[in-house]
Amino acid sequence: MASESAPARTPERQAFYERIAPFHLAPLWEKLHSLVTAEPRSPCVPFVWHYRDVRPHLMLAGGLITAMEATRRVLILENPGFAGEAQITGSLFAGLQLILPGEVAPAHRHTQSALRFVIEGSGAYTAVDGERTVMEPGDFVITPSWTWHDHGNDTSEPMVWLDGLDIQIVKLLNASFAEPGPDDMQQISRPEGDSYARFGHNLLPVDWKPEVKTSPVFNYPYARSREALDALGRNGDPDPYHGHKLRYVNPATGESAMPTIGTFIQLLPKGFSGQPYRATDGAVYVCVEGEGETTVSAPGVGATILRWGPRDIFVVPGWTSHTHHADGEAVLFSFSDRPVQQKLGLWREARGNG
Ligand code: GTQ
Repeated sequence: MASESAPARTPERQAFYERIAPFHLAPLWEKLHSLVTAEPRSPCVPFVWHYRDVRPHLMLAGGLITAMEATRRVLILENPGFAGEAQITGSLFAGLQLILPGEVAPAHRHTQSALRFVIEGSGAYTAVDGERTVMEPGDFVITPSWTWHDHGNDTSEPMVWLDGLDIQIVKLLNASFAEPGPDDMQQISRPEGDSYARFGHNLLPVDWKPEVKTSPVFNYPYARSREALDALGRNGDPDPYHGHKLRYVNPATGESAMPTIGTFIQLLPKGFSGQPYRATDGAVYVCVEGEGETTVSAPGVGATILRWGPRDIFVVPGWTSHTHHADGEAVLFSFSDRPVQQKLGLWREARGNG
């Protein structure tokens, strides 16, 4: 068993470390305990952003810069444990994007994959590779890696959605490419709803073969997810840890809808009090409906209670034991790096206080 702390730093050893430093050499035994930890350790802390507190700042940003000048007018949700680092967990980026009536966020593409989860407003669109989708609250919309995308708002109300991107994963792998589009708004080549018709009904075009790892469905409408949850809630008992929880899938493969980000939606029945659960993927949650609280316990830190209501966003760090409680019936959307961990054989979960 590896030691939890470094061996003593004697004057003789210290002199040796100084002697080898100019040769770009360093002793592993000084660092081993912090590099290969007995359990996951992260600066990520549990935190909740209440939408009522964030919204005024977002609207001020709306008066400060246009979507065109900003390219993307987004307020980053920065985990307090990662101050200045544009991350909500160790591997993921999250931000709130505002598009005002009449605005366009110009076309670009990048290797980072993005998800949108609509928080406020109704009827603005995002266009992905020549097809527009109009977005409604609770819709989960995907911008796959390296696809052209622009956003626009032809309605008379502001539109706000949560962005989730795999920025940190792509950065770790040094695989970031990005370019602006030839035009601010891309040419529309397919009618709205085309992808959904082809891929969104448990049917696939007969000779179609997937060419990329991301789901060909790029809008998973809330109305459909809610219908499924509603039936599950009527038809049986909830899981003691998760309530009624579903994962969004790529219909062509059964894998996660996005290759790097797992997305989930769960119904917590009225009065639900879950049992403690933890998994190695830290997750970002959005409350879609209802009110409740999530209690997160970390060894040595104690319990943090995150109170949430509609449109609030909160983060549960990886490998922290947590329980969900709903006052009335509640719906939570969440996303994490689970598919990456699973593909690498790293993902673990523990139920109860284990
Ligand atoms: O909408 O393309 O929040 O490129 C961060 C980077 C959104 C986007 C973000 C982006 C986008």
